[in-house]
Amino acid sequence: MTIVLTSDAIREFWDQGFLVIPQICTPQEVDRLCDVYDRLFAQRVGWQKGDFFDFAGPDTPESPPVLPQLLDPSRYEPSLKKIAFRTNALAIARQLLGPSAELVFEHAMLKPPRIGAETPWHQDEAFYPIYTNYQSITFWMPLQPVDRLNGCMEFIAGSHAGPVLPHRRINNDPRLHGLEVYGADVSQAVSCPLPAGGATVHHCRTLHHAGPNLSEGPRRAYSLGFGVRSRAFTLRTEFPWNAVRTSARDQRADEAQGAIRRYMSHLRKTARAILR
Ligand SMILES: O=C(O)CCC(=O)C(=O)O
Repeated sequence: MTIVLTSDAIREFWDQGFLVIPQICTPQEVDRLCDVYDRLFAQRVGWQKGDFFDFAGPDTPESPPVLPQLLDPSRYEPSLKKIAFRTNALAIARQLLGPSAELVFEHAMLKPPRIGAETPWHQDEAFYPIYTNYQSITFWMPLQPVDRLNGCMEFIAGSHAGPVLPHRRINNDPRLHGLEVYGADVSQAVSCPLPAGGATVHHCRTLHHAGPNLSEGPRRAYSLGFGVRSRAFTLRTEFPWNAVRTSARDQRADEAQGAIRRYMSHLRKTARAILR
């Protein structure tokens, strides 16, 4: 199945900053993805290197995660590189952004039954670290039906045409990873309920939000981001809210990076000693 957007749909995306795609993969694929997803989250793969963390809680061993997130799930389950969601999302991304669009990020979010926290209003671009060299669009696919009870996506139409707005850590708490916009008018939100395997796609400046999961089942969602790398989009000044890295996740990621650097330096020294 290759999805071809109509010219009206393409226009709607660029006018509103988001678009609903009723079906982006098959029910069989959704079933398979649920199994993979539940296993990766149960095993907390990538916790040590900061790929698995709590987006909205303090992320300490004592506090059960209220919004667990896994970055780069296909690193832990390579079969995710071959799924129809990815093929279709890439095809649509190229219709929206042009033929050089490529995958630039990937993450999965789980909202546990009854306690799954709200994803606060934000723009994805606010998360970009310095020297990010693309503007992205994100495909968000739920693995079960979603509505406002379990945290469907909500958007502010037209917000992608404005600047990146001021953000801060959730509740202004420096221990938390997630960001929230402040001072923005979010009174005209458009909710996007979807069936399992449907998707929304939004621009990196589109203000969006997903409510808490108040239902009895898990709310699983998988996001793929696509962009066109270009010097024109390179972020040259760090956003102030990203300059301070104080979450438990940041500390684990920094330690893992330090360990990799130390290991590489050890390898270089060993190689030099052998070649001497
Ligand atoms: O899954 C959610 O609750 C929010 C996801 C999101 O904000 C995103 O993928 O851009």
